[in-house]
Amino acid sequence: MNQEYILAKEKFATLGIDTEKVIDELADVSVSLHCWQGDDVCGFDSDTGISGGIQTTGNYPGKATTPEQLMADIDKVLALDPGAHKLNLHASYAIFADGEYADRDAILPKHFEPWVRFAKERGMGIDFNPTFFGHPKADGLTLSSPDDHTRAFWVRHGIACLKIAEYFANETGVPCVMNVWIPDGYKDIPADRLGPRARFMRSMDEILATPYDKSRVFVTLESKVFGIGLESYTVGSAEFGMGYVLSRGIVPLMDNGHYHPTEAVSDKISSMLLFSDKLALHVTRAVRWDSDHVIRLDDETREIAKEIVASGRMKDIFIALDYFDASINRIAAWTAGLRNFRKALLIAMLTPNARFTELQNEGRMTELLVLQEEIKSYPWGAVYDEYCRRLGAPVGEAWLEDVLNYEKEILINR
Ligand code: RNT
Ligand code: ZN
Repeated sequence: MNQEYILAKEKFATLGIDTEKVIDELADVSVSLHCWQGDDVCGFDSDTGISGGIQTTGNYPGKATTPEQLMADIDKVLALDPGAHKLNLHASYAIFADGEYADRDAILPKHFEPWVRFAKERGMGIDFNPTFFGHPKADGLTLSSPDDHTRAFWVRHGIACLKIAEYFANETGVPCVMNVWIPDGYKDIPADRLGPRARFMRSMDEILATPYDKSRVFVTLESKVFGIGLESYTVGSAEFGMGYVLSRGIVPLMDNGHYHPTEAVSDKISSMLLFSDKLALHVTRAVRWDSDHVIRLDDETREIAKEIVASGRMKDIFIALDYFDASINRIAAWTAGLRNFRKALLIAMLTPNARFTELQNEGRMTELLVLQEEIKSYPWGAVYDEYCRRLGAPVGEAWLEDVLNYEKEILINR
């Protein structure tokens, strides 16, 4: 066995932590990988491009433009982050046969059949997202639109997606998380804040009135504070989201880029867990606004992971990633963020959380602070390397070379 790992194992044992057990448990933590990092959130169903106050900046070469390319890129990323995954798709990634097309309100399970095959071959479940942006009818408001036709169109889209979500769950045997996020809002101060929210509520009720298997499909609602061009008002605010999910028995989704900059999702997790059986997260890195930067191993990322692990409710938390950077190699961006979040989970699992809780309850805050800081320099890196080694993934920065070779051989030629 690797010498560094043996020493690390002994060191963590002094804290009562069994690194062998942690390695096994970490491999089972399923992280939902967002397909949209690979193609700048473009999708395959139109040339409209991204909209809705989100933006991918950068023009790095090698973007995936076909399902085959995107699937190949996803495979690359999966190989570089050992452990369990789900695949997170948007409705805009429907795959049409030659000459075929279905608008968003008419998409069917068959348009996602290649994705199901892809996921099944890799033993993954699939999560899903209706796409309420990047479409001519998403120019203004969608589910909160005052225009009945537009609103009805998007309600039909939501219902079509529920059926596809159910299909994913049935085919893969893994429950599907279907996340609703709408970009609806206004750049400037609206005259009426209540009307759009009331219409959003009605639209969601209409979608959820469709019968679906609630043990296999978990509908989540993602709130947001603002977007580009939607600075003054977002219909699906945090309060709307919380009120809606708790009153309707669906699941809250918190994206840590969707709050005011000094608010921390790490502090919100425990409250939500007390009021909701399940909780969903979009882990990202906010830089001043919802900028969807690559996840770093920063304090908030670590604190989010710690809250997930220390809560003892990991099985109730759906972890998904959400960032899109086109200014650097997209596969490196994807992989770095994914590995960083898994490292954050590992660090949290190597923390004596129960012992720290005791210190807190006994009021021994001096010891708590000192130990929390000292443990930061414990050799978790050696455990992570061993984890990669055992699961057959590159150790340390060796994965970068792999990605750069792939860039030279594949991406540059696209
Ligand atoms: C947008 C939301 C949403 C999207 C994805 C593409 O602000 O975070 O989750 O990023 O659905
Ligand atoms: Zn998100």
